[in-house]
Amino acid sequence: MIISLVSIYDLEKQQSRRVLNKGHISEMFVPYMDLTEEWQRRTFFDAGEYGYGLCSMTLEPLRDCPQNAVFMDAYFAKQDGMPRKIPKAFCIFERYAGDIMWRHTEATIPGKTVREVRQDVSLVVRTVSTFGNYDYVNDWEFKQSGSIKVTVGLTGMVQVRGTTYTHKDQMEEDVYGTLVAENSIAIHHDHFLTYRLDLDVDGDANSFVKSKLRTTRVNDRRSSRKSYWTVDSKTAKTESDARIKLGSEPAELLFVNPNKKTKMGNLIGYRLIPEGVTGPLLSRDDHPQIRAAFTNYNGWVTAYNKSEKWAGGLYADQSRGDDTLAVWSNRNRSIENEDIVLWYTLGFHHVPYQEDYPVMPTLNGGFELRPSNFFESNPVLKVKQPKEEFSP
Ligand SMILES: *[C@@H]1O[C@H](CO)[C@@H](O)[C@H](O)[C@H]1NC(C)=O
Ligand SMILES: *[C@@H]1O[C@H](CO)[C@@H](O)[C@H](O)[C@H]1NC(C)=O
Ligand SMILES: [Cu+2]
Repeated sequence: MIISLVSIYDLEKQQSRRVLNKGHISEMFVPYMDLTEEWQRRTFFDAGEYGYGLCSMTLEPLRDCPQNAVFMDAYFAKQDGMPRKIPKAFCIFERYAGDIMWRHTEATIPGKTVREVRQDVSLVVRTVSTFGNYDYVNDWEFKQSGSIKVTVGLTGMVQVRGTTYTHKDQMEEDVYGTLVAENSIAIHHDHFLTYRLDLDVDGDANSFVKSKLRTTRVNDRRSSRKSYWTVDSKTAKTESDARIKLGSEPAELLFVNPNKKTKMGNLIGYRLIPEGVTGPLLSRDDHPQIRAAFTNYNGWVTAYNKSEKWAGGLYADQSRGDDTLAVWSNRNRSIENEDIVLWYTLGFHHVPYQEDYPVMPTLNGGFELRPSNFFESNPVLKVKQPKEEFSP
């Protein structure tokens, strides 16, 4: 699923404004942690080796997608060049899951209570890709507020290896996983989904600004307080400044148009809100990790290059790691006030549990791209209440 030309209609400016030129999953790396002879090579690149789109499955109305969904077919070039149709590969629907878009009860006015609430109705585009045993539910959700929420749901069957063991107490050596049923070990593994997000925040010249939140001690008598936090913003000049490692320090990850400001003088932007901070645990000199070096960081920002779409390289299945995002980033190109691409890796370490067997209940992860001084004020303030009978 490739989402192109994402724009939002700005009610105040009465125009559509671009946010994302193109967004899609670029690669997915699924290394298993089993050193037995038959398993040690299982370090899959599901996009580069199998094809994320080629593995799209037909969606089932009312089960994969709700009643109000519309469906779209997909066509692929087969290996012999002939077209193949995947019926109902996409579904698109409005979602109202009972959530609140915004609300307030104003109770401080004497003799009067004012209450305003708006329902959070969004637009969802969904595909499901199945790679052998695993199914991935891929959602792009567009909110009226301008937020874009990207989620992936992991379900399907965990890969198991046969064993003579029928109880945990019998095991003496490392079995590389969890005994989930008699004679069945579900193997430890990771899922790393690298998204390529060619942002065009209100135009194609953008910059990446990292705003670190820093604890500041108060040493003078200005306040009775001993500490507070402040924001230190720094614009990344080159690609080497823009490798993002999450979890070590609180930071806002902003993508701004340095040529455009709000009336208040703030740079127009969007920010990345990552949900997880999972990074690789393999050593950097381990050959699967060299080929998957694009997961070495949680995020990267690179200069736009039409040829650089697949984080694992153009020929991922034969790769030795010399054509990955990590190599491109080493070119250290200038990324300030340029057309730039954000690469974000959503990761899961999967220690299997018995509930994952035989078919795993969906486990979700995701991230959000959220307007950040993109609008002059809350863009959904004037959203009307849907009619009473509205219930998608
Ligand atoms: C664009 O990317 C390709 C593949 O990485 C590379 O061969 C080429 O030199 C790049 N062009 C520029 C201008 O960086
Ligand atoms: C990248 O370029 C900047 C600016 O020219 C320089 O300061 C920095 O050391 C370079 N980084 C690497 C890893 O080459
Ligand atoms: Cu898993």
